[in-house]
Amino acid sequence: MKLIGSLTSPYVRKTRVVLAEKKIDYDFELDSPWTPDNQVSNINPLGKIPVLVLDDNTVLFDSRVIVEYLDNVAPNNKLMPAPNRERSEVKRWEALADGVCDAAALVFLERKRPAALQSAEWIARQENKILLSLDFMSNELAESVWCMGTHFSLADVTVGCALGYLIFRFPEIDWQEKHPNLARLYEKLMRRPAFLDTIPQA
Ligand code: GSF
Repeated sequence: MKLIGSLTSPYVRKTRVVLAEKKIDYDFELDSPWTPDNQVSNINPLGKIPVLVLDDNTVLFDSRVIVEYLDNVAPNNKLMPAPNRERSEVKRWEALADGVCDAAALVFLERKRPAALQSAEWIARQENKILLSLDFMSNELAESVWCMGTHFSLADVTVGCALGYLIFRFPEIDWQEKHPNLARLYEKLMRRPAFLDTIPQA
């Protein structure tokens, strides 16, 4: 199978971490919607990365669809629990973490616009989502070992990718100081090869 993505996208990192944790071999093809003459829209009509192309040329997107497929295609190292209640909670963690990435990406894009066209109100609105979500994550994690309590899961993968993206793009948001339990979780995740090998790089 072939993963199409970039080295900066937190959603692509999520899929690469899952591929590594599940020990699934794949080809990684660098392409990004932000580079001229990219091919992303020819494969994903939404023009977004990541995209996973299976061996029978089936195309999967977005990252939530991709990671659920990957977790079910290999029985080892399950990242999503089977029981409905726990599974839904893991997917809620993923929605929260992806939502932080969505808001952060919107701020990043808005700041690329000419200064006179940037909306301070729009940026503040997105930053508020990020700060409230970090508070929520910290309260939910509390003093647990992992997001879902005692077991490492997709919830930790998605939260780790979101926190890593904030470090990469918004170092001014000092979430480590405000939420030491999130900082401890991220430090623990960064000791895993799957995370160490996928640190965002410009
Ligand atoms: C979001 C992917 C996305 O926005 C997913 O895969 O989970 N819900 C999707 N990817 C960005 C790249 S980066 O900012 O991470 C993307 O491809 N943006 C291009 C665009 O046109 O928005």
